[in-house]
Amino acid sequence: MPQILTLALAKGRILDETLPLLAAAGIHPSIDPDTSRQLILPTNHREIRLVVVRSSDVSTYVQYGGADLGVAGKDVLLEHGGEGLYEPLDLHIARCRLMLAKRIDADKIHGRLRIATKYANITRRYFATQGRQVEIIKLYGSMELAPLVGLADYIVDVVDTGNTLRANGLVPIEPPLAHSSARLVINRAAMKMKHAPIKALVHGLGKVVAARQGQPQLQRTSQQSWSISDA
Ligand code: PRT
Ligand code: MG
Repeated sequence: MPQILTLALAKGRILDETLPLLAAAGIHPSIDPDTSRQLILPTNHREIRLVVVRSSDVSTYVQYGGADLGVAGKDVLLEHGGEGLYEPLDLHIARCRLMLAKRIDADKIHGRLRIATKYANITRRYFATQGRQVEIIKLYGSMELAPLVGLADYIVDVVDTGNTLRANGLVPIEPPLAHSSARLVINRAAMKMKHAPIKALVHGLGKVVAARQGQPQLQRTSQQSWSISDA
């Protein structure tokens, strides 16, 4: 009996950028994820299936074994905590920076800063290290709107080109709180129980990523984890 591997992918950017990596590793969904309403997608490999979930749910699925592996942004992993997960491979896709930003015309803010973000934990930790007390206003989207309507002084959000900030009269404040790219994450129990097929998949994807990145080689770092080394 072959062991079935379930790989969780987030709808949107992560799915769009992961499918070409999987294709280069010879893994193709048998159903078009863009048009299908099916949440479990079989692939040309009988033992590999994909599940499509919300970006912030990927680590939860993998942590509790609803999926053996997943692809999640480092921003999401930092925010939700990647407890119980191996993170063996940086896929170097969905790259972005987590930035603090303010209105271009904002006056100097005195006292306690009000910061709107969906990254409440990262933001709290960041300002704690600076010894600064902040009030965090949790939002689930369209953070850029908050400073424009006086809901907050600052936002913390992911930025790629910076076009969205610019279009809304906001400026990023350097340096970034964090850099992010999508990571392959693996359930710890699955790593033991399904070691051989997981190892094969990690190696396959690792080779594809290394080839895209240029010269780095796949390196085995410990008994049960592999990583791409830039050395
Ligand atoms: O939309 P939903 O709430 O379901 O989930 P999500 O927003 O987390 O999903 P998605 O697909 O938007 O993002 C998934 C992951 O992609 C994020 O967790 C990041 O790791 C990564 N990523 C990379 C980005 C961006 N780049 C990015 N630019 N996620 C979001 N954005 C947003 C940005 O906040 C801005 O509003 O896209 C907009 C355009 O960005 P600019 O800077 O190019 O204008
Ligand atoms: Mg989004």
